Amino acid sequence: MLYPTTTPTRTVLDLSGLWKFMLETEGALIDATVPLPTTDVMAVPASFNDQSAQQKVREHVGYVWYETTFNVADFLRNQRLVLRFGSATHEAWVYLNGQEITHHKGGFTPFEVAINDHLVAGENRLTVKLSNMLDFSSLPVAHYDETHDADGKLVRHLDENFDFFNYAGLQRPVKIYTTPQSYVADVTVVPEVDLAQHQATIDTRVATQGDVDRVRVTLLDATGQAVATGTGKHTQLTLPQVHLWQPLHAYLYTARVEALKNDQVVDSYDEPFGVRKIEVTNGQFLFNGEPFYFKGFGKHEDSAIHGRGLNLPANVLDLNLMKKMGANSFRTSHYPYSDEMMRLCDREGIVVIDEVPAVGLFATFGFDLSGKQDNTWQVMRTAPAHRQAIREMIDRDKNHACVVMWSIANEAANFTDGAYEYFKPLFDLARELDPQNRPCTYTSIMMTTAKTDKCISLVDVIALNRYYGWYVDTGDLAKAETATRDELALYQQLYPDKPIMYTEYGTDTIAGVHSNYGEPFSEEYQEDYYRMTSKVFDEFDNFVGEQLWNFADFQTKFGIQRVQGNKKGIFTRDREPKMVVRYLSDRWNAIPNLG
Ligand code: BDP
Repeated sequence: MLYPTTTPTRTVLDLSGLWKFMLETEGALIDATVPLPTTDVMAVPASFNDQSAQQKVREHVGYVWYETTFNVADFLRNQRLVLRFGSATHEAWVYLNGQEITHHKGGFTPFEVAINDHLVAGENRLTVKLSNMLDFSSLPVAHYDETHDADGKLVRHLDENFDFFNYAGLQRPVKIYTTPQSYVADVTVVPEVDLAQHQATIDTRVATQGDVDRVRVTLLDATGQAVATGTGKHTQLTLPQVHLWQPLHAYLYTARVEALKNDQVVDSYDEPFGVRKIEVTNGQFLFNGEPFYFKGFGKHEDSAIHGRGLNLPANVLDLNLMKKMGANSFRTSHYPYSDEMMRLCDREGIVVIDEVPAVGLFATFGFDLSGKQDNTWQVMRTAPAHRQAIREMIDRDKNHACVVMWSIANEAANFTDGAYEYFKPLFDLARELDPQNRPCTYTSIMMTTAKTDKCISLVDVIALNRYYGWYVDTGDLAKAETATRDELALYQQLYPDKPIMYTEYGTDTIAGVHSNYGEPFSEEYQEDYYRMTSKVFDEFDNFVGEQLWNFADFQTKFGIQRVQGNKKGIFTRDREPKMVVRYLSDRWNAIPNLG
């Protein structure tokens, strides 16, 4: 799916701004054929939860409604007009002038619908009904049930199987974009690099719709100079003396794709791309032929007031803080991030592990290290949603240079019977869909060990989420060090050809809490913990990266282990550094990205 941009043949209308908003309460069903009966407003894009100052809105489980009105200039009405939602969390029914025009489930990927046939002259009314409900058939996964209060009123309960606040709403931009009636529908760019010759072949496949008799592809360098051109829906163009996209040294080319009819350009679209080669071999993660070391974070799309809503200044600051620290990467834990963040990472040379919202694939949520089997794979009904999420993520992100690996799940019950049978078709699907054949992984929870994990054969890189010194051996860094070392040694011994990385490790740390005794929750403990883990990591040859948990403190559901959220950030929620940032900056700035 193409990101909407303005080109010589296209334009974009942004519907961001203030929309009407209301909760749907039981017994007061809302009729989309008349204007929404409210004067309350919500800013879009943003989560609705933290904008209302009302507990019943913030914690609402069920349906909410949004509405806006817009006009389309007369001179655009002969164009194909497409309404595109960057996301709608988690399920949306979209009405234009009272008529349902599309429905989408899955809260973290875009969807779109052509609207020409539904437009009226003058003002148009766009209404969206959203559900923030989740269950054992959705991603993410939550326990859902219904009860009735004393008056017989339905009460919905959602108990998230995951550790982040269930923010919802129109969290990403809503846009209308135009294309001509004959248009470029999709572009797939696959760079094949010959590192020895410093050249690349750029394989471009273009899908078109309508009356198009030829496709022209022109490759532009970063200064906008044309460096290669060819025609055909499938072209292979050579870039001699290619500029590689390297970690923290991005170089972006543009594939200018033109659909032609009788030698006239009918549609034109610019797709940015980077040229780089990713290989996993002999226990190494190779980036352009050199061993790459991941330094960085698990993150969240999470900031004050916006909730999970697009916050461009926060995105820019986050990447700048990463670069300042010598970090080079993050994982989109635990869902695909906005188009805007992915495009920014392409520009900034930040390396991304792209994760589907497959979090909470556990019959029970919580830490039980006894390793006993549970019935997760008998009770989960997530496979269709999981396939759809993989499809939509790869469809959206396939051309991004920043994406170097797909994460097919975070912390599933991979040690219980049925896990392999569940995951095997999903890994096959991801590998079949990705035109760039990127490596695939999942992040493994502590209950899954080197000996009990039933799915390791599926992954290219072993990605571990580990909390020795926090949930296990709490406060005892000597024991945690031994456990960390012993486990990595076992993985390396059993899987000598697979690179291993940590995709989560950390300690809750309340900014400003200090301790002469290095106690848990203090900034001293967090620093001591990271010094300990670093020491152990450096002992292992197959160890290809450290992505700590978490970049910043973030909001979660209530819980006795959560003080206004998860405090494992090395930055506070408003991006002030905790003490450990200096230590990690020194460490990471001294570790080369490559080599
Ligand atoms: C892991 C999860 C992550 C949590 C983290 C924690 O992957 O979402 O926030 O632990 O407990 O289990 O801090």
